[in-house]
Amino acid sequence: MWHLLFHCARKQVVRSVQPMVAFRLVSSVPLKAKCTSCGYKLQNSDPGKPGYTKYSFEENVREKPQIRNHSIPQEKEQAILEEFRSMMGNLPVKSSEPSANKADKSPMCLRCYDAVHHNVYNPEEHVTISVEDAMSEIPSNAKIVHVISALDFPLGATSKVLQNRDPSKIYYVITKMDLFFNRDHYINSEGTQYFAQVLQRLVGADPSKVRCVTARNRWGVRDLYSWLPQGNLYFIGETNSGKSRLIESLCRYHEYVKREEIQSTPGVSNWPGFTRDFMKYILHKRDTTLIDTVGFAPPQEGIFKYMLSEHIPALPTLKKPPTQEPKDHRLQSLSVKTAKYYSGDRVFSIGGYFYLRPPSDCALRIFPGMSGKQFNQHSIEKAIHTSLNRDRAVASNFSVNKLAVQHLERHVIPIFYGAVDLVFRDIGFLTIAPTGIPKIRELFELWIPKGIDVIVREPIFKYIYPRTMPKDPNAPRLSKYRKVPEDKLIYTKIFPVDEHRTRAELLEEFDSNGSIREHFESAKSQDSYRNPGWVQPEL
Ligand SMILES: Nc1nc2c(ncn2[C@@H]2O[C@H](COP(=O)(O)OP(=O)(O)OP(=O)(O)O)[C@@H](O)[C@H]2O)c(=O)[nH]1
Ligand SMILES: [Mg+2]
Repeated sequence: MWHLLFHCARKQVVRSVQPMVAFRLVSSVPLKAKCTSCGYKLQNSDPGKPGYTKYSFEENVREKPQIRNHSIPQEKEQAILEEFRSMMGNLPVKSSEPSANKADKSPMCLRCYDAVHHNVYNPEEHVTISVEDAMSEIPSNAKIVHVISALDFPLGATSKVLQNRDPSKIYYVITKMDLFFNRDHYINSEGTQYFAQVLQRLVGADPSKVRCVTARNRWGVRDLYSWLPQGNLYFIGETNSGKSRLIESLCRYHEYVKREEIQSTPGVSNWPGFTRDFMKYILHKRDTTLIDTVGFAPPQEGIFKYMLSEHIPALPTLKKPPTQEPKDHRLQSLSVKTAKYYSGDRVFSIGGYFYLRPPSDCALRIFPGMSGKQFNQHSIEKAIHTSLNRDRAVASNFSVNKLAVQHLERHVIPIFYGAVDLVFRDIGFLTIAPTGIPKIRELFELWIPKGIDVIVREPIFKYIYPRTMPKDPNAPRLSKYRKVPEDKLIYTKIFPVDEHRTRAELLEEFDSNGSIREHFESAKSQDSYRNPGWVQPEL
């Protein structure tokens, strides 16, 4: 009997709450309101223009969408609630009122609603700007939080942020550390000093102003909250770097420690160009305002120009990150799980983002840190042909459109020893570990669509995970983590080359007196190899 009554009452309460969802669409919001998700000014006059919403405005009611009214009279709802409460021993049971109020305070434009709820992407409605434009909007003496994704580190960092600004006011936050670590206590351990040392070298960052976090599960957010200064903080960074998600985590942490409710938090999405204007979040009890900004993208939109829209959501993060328990980590154990042996003289690709042609006599192991299907082809010409005439059997290999192969550019990778990571802006990275090249006879070639930035680095895991100590008790004692060496580069750019040069010509051009090859042949390990052909990339 009680059971039956409980079910009836519950059904009634649930039903009585349902119409309030529809109520969101017709509730009124103040004129000049902004979308609480992207910051764009709301309008309800033109569905074809940005900022359109079905909400009506207090002084400007243009549209009242037709909705069916399922609501039960208020007195009846009250009676049901009372009955339900008494059945539940007067435990708190929420009525539908508060959710209506909350909806009123969080109006959203149709673009955000569609992106968040229906995963719909309209490129024209997504906004990115250049770094220069982003910086010109921010006061010259402002405090800046430069948010950088771990996925394509350090390509998200740029020295342009420092131009004409006081370096002591720029704070660097590396987000998405869950892609590299699977425990929170590693986030600010010694291994993450690597990020500070690299940013100091490549963009001139103050190494004491670098922190690592994972906004997704709030690792490191507590430390970040107390580490960040007070005042107005502008969160800048590449599109999809995780600025909005980080602000959301900081707001939630503030609510928790200071017991101050933050009305709304920024919209987060895996579609690029989501945030469309400045959005302020005031933490009164901390005298701090967090300001979300429009993300920047490379000129010509970089990879986004080539993406098939259904594959865009997979870009900002990884389904299967290559995280390892640092204490158990050995590069070999990573290879056992994910290595693919690949014999040279074919071109290898993931998703069609790039085509890698290793030297003919080389076998290759790879560790993908990006999403997309792996495939190989007999030659670059065959790869172009297949992409242009993709039939149903191979169509699913590609995450990019046909423009990508029409704009392929040939590059060479400077000679390297052991494994390296190839890092692709906004896509991720690929660790390649060649085996069986006692003598260098050819260079690695990388064909990439125009406008996609790639750099090569010594494997990131080598620096951020503790090293395996030698078992021999007499071996010299080493520090737990490798330091970024002072006397050699651990990052290099790749070099564009003419399509028609033969491989032998390229090698001669790159190492005309043979000294790099000589150094390679005499090296015993990656640590003793000085990377003589490497050139520091400009960021
Ligand atoms: N794995 C992981 N993913 C994250 C993390 N933070 C953000 N993301 C994801 O990265 C994507 C982009 O996050 P946003 O916060 O919207 O990025 P944004 O920098 O504000 O992007 P724009 O508004 O386009 O400039 C979303 O899919 C997030 O879920 C994180 O700490 N870990
Ligand atoms: Mg955003």
